Amino acid sequence: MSDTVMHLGSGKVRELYALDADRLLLVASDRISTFDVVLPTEIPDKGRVLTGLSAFWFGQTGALVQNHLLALREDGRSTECRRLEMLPIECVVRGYLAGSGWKDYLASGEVCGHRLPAGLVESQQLPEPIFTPATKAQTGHDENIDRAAGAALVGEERYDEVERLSLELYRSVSERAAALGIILADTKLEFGVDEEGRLVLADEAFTPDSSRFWPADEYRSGGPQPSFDKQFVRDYCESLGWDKTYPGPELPEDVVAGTRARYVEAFERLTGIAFDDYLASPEVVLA
Ligand code: Q0N
Repeated sequence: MSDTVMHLGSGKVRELYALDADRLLLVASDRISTFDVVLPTEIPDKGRVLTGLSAFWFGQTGALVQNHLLALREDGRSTECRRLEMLPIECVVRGYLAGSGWKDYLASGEVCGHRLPAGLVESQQLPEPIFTPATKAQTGHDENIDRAAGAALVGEERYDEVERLSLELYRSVSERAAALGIILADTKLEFGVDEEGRLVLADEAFTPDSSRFWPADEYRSGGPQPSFDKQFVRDYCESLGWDKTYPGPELPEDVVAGTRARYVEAFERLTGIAFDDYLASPEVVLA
């Protein structure tokens, strides 16, 4: 009982603690947010699914870029990671037109300074994936930025490096997901810099909370796509006529069970590993 662990901060669904001068502990809770509101009901094992998936992708992409993972804890929801100097931008890659990318395109024909062909429809695949960084807002929403604004925050050389790496990572993971019948529509990555000035992939990567995963067999461009993981929650919330302000509604048992099953299914389809095997021994995802 001699360890004092400093709580460094909370995201909506995760907590960050300092273990020592060089190491952090990232803990994924079972909280779920929808329409930007954290709901009062948890989804059992959601944090374990996200932690396991992220660790799996760190392992799979280790040849492309170093990552911050040092160890997975036995609880399956805690990642020991290297403490880095984080870059002040979110590195987003979009292969499809959804969310704020679709909104920006409708308003201007561009996303983060990328001029796109006219006549694209919602959820359409882009001619090629684009790097669309955003600022990290402490409160409220991240703001999409163009190359000039991004380079002003991290420097031109660093910007080019994270753009190239982010696109490589997206290509690699989206190809693997596509082979499994899952579209990786877009993804948000965070990078840090180590003592030697090298880029390191950090935070959580290629999870349903940081990416849009769409089942390929249900994909129809021309409108919004059902979410792989949160659709039951969204549909239930919509059925209540809730105004999407705090506090959100409690979820009924069947919505919780259905949503948990979707998270576990995403884990098993993407990793090829039984979720029970992960629970028994989290480091199986790193093999
Ligand atoms: C860090 N964030 C943003 C958890 C997630 N390896 C690292 N080294 C230094 N800092 C960070 C990491 C990582 N990962 C990442 N903040 C600090 C996301 N946080 C917000 C709070 O909850």
